[in-house]
Amino acid sequence: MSAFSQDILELLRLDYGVSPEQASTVQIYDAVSRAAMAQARRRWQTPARGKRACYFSAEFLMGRMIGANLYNMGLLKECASFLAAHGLDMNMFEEIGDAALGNGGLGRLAACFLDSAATCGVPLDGYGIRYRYGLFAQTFEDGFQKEAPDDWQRFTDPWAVRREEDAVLIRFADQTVRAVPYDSPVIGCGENALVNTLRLWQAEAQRPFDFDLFNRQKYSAAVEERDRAEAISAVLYPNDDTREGKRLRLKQQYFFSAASLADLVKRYKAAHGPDLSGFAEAYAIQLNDTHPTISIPELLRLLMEEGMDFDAAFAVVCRTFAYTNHTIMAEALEKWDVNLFKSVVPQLYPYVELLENALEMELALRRVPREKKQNYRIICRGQIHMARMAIFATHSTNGVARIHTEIIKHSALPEWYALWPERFNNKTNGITQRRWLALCNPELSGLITQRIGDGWITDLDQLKRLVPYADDPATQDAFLAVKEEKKRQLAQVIRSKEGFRLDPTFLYDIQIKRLHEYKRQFMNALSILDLYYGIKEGRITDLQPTAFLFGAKAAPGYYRAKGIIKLINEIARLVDGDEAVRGLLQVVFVQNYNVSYAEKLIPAAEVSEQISTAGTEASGTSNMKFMLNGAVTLGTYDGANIEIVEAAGEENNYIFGARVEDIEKLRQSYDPKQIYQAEPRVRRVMDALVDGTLSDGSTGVFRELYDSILEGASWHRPDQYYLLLDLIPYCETRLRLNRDVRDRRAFAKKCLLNIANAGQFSSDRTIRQYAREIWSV
Ligand code: CRA
Repeated sequence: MSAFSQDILELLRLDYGVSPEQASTVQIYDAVSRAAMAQARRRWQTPARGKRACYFSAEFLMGRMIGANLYNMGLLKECASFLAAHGLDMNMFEEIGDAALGNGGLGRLAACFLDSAATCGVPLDGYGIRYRYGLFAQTFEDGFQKEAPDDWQRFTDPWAVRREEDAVLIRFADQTVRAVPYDSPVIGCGENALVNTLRLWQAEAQRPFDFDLFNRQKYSAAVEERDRAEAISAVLYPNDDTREGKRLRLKQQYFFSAASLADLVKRYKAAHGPDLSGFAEAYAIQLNDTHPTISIPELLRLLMEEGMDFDAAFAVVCRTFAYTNHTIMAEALEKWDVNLFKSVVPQLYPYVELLENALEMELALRRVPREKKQNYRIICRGQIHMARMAIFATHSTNGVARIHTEIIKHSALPEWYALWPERFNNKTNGITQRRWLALCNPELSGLITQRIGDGWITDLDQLKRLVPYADDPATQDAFLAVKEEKKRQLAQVIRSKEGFRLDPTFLYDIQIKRLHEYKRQFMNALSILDLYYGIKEGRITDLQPTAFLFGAKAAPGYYRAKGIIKLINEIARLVDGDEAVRGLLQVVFVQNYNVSYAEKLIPAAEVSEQISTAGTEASGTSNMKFMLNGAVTLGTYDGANIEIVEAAGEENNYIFGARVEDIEKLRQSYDPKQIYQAEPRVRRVMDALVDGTLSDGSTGVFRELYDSILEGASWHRPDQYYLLLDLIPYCETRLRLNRDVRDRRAFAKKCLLNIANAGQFSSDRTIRQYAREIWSV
């Protein structure tokens, strides 16, 4: 028996007093993970020399860690045979919840980057918050979203080690708390692999319990300090692409930024002595969106309190930090009220003023006219603009897809680009092929490896060698067989999780991502209604039976997003209850969509829905995961879709709708009512919201959705995301796709060409670009 298997047995016996046959799933999970940890720890030491990069992020959406870690360590097969020997199998870990310490794309990107850096030999450590509760768990009651806390630690946390000795104190105006780090090894895959570190900080009280107060029978006062401290890392704010101007949110941001910087300064001094002037040569820090931007005044403070003058300290700050922008949505650009900021971290405000003064001098030097200065001010009308601070005090600002970076430069922040063009650069997002192909789709992985070898696992460009196989009928058939198998498996999962019988012979058309108006799940819903009426009216006669699948969480306070969930659930009910479309249409909205669910859905998809309004989705990353698993993209010219179809061929994908330039031209004159009046199909599906066809349980939310399109609201114009503009082209493109799939082999060829051209969307490529072009590591 191997050392690994022996360790598992021993841990089960000593810690739980059970044999594998007697153990619970959580006990097996804990023992297997810790046995693997014991091996990882041998290779897990931070080298004393060499520059390191640090990824500061409020979110790390790691998902389930056991599979990826065992895979990268080469222990997956051994684990499977150990379990088999005891009558168990790897599927048992499906019960273990995800580590969902992130909302969506931004947090998952951070997780993919960690995997890629460790695999590519890039020394990159993650720094963030160890939230007590991750992203809420979602269920549906009568089609409405209900939220429950996500107590992810109930499955134990065997992949983390508490490092008491590295705890630091973090000072706020009204409290001082301890930040205690929990470290996880980030285990790379293959020959160049490193074991890097993910360090997540937990907030705790200095004095968790006041004995005096307790003795005076003041029981809740006795633990008040503890509760107030722990509140800081208690929950992940459940928003993405929106900002939350809350005091606690600012506390979270300062908490992990200050703790991480204190940590780095301590390490730097231990290695290089007290003079911090070489800090930027030892550490490169990437700010994942503006959430950790408060690090800028904090590092300035630390350096100046050590005696450095402003100019020297500012130079170190600029060379250390780089900033990634993930959205141009106005509601997501963070600003902090000056008074709120001062009431939380008063010690930092003077340093924000120093930054503002330095900016003022720079603008004067560059002769920026007075009336234009408003666009630059960090402190402006009683607010602190974090994105402006992040551009001004770093050496690099990057967007996350080509179009997104161009929009930043030329329409979102043109005045900044005019002054500092050399700072702006693009780093198109990527995904790790270890999790998003090797692990989640062993069947397709096997087929690919059988054709071109397994080099793609650490060098995704090798997929190019599949191009000749796209025309090979045997490969096409093998691909179709794999797809069928993944659909069958998904149908089984959905049967058990949702109690819904999905037909595995249907075409699977999937939209999974956070629920947001700009992502236009609502337009997808309207298009399904159009299909439904088209069939019933006899306009559509030869549809390839299609199942429309959705997965999405809505931010709990986002009223319309929750209305859209209810709407799609009502359409599902309508379709399901109608004999006339039985055998042709199915609609299902899965509950609690998360990373693990994505790993089941994506391999089974034939159509990838990427239908955001042009110019709104910075990049998207699920588009890349679908492509890699051989789905065609049905999408708009937006985000990374553009680069995807450029790589895989427009003829192998389905692009429709207005482009950024079209929308810019149209903006002033756009009138959705005109489309509504002129186009009976549009009228038909819109009216279904308010004519009694669909019921919103008397909440009025369907009327609100209807009005958001046709009337607008005090804060926006009617149909601000141009649903009606794109609806008919969308429906028609969908029908064209639907006709194309009837030629199974021709369709398989398109899918294979998508896979073959997915190489550039590996996060290995992205991370190498960051390492070379931004961090110099
Ligand atoms: N919501 C963008 O909207 C992008 C990811 C990662 C997002 C996505 O298009 O793929 O970031 N933006 O770059 C964001 O979170 C705060 O902004 C996202 O995940």
